[in-house]
Amino acid sequence: MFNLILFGPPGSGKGTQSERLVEKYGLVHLSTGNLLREEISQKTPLGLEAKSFMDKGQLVPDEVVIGMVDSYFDKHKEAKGFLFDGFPRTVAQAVALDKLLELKKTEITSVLALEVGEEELVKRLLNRGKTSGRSDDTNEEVIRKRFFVYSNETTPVAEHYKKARKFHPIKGEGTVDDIFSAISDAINKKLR
Ligand code: B4P
Repeated sequence: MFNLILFGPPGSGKGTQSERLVEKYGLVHLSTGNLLREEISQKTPLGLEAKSFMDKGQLVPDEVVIGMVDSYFDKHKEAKGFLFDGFPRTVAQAVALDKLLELKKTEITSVLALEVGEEELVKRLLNRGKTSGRSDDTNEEVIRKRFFVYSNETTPVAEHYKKARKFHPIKGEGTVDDIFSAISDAINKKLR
């Protein structure tokens, strides 16, 4: 199996690049953000709980997210590989993911990290907020809170994969096409 993590701060282009990558490499897309928004739109109890965290720019509790990922695996037993987008976001999630993959006799192949400056990120998210209807994208205070949470809770996840020599930074500023081709080059090297 080929299992890729697309890593990076909010608005770094994970969702944008993932859509193209799953098509090119035939991977199953696992975006915890999308799964949570789906639960919210269906007004499930999980969705209602998640919304209260997401609206404030906070992370949804680990056990909720990990349970959701576990049941997603159950629904995609035939997958040739996964593209993890926005997951793991805490070290506890990374450790849980390692264990879940071990049960499937596989592991993370590579972590590609999109690097983008904070002012560019704010600009992108506020811009998306104008059309997306996402409440976490319309308020600059909530956006700044998401960066704070990213630097405190998600940055340590990078260390987890650096230790395992799986972490590869990618320049995340420039055109969507240029970034896609830099990511594809990094993947192709791994596939060789
Ligand atoms: P996510 O849905 O993961 O979204 P994101 O981090 O906001 O954005 P992403 O990086 O995917 O940005 P995109 O490509 O869309 O998370 C939302 C929330 O869900 C979190 O804050 C958290 O509360 C919760 N959550 C999710 N996963 C969780 C987990 N594992 N644990 C706990 N909580 C979790 O790009 C953004 C914008 O930039 C778009 O408008 C796009 O068009 C634009 N853009 C992209 N590439 C560009 C480029 N090269 N140039 C200019 N603009 C670009």
